Amino acid sequence: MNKDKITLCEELADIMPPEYHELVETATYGKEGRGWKDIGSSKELIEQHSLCAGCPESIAFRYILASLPAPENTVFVGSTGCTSLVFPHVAVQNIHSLFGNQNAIASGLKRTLKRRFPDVEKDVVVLAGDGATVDIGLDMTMQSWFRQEKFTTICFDNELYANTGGQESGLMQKGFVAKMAPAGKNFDKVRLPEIAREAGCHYVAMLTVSKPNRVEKAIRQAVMIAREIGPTYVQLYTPCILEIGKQSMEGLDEMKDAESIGGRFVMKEYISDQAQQLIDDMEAEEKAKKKAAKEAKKAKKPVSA
Ligand SMILES: Cc1ncc(C[n+]2csc(CCOP(=O)(O)OP(=O)(O)O)c2C)c(N)n1
Ligand code: SF4
Ligand SMILES: [Mg+2]
Repeated sequence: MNKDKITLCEELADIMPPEYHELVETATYGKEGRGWKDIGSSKELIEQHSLCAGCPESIAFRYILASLPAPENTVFVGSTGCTSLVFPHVAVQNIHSLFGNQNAIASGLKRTLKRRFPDVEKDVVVLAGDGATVDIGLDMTMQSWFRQEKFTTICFDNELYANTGGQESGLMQKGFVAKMAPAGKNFDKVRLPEIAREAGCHYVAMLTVSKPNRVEKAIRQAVMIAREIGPTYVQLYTPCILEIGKQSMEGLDEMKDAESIGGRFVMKEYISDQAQQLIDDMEAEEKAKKKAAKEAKKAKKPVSA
């Protein structure tokens, strides 16, 4: 959604539904310093979703939306799966691609947007499940990395095909028995973060979504590095609570356990030298801005007698 489109037309304001008024009033688009803390007070950051109650994918979606540097100039490319169930509720432009084709669609889209809007930065973000990313779409995913396409790929890693009832995926852990994979997985979880690094991604992060500030930082960095340098990849562990036999309130504990020392999802990051330089520059700029704001505030303060 565009920042301008989210303003109310005065002549029609009285006939617009109250939900729309609230959406406009609480919108964070264009707000300086928007982030995960706006979740809960901003309607645009998904109030409702159609996933199972307590599914970690729902909070992952909210964190991602809140962390985008420019939501009004971002286009998501989704793929079939539980991930795609949330897109109808998302106030960011999005395209639903054929299962597995998401990185090919995103490559064409990013190039086209660059030509169509040469003066505006348009960010493209792929958001797909592990089945779409690692199994059926791996060829397209890797080709986009080899070719240094400038967009971010986010994988919701729930370690199986959840939307179709629980089949084995390349990211499933060895030995796991799913509802539709009764014999158990007989090879190791594919190390996609390592593959992403080898295939040319400038920023790779693997983490759970239990700590919002970590997710926010990883997504921001991934989008900015993709914009300025080249492909980036973020793998988020979003366990399918239905498949691992957890209650709706237990997803968070599952993620906390998985990221604790010795766990399978201890946060991992790879940053290329070029990307590190950009991060350093961004941090320095941010610091200078904060310092200037502090000084301006001080200068305004009346001097006490
Ligand atoms: C071309 C194509 N092949 C297969 C399917 C069937 N299909 C729909 S969702 C899905 C699995 C999705 O798994 P994943 O990408 O891990 O997402 P999740 O549902 O786990 O979030 C499959 C195989 C399809 N819709 N289209
Ligand atoms: S099936 Fe699993 S991944 Fe899909 S919405 Fe339900 S809990 Fe989430
Ligand atoms: Mg999956």
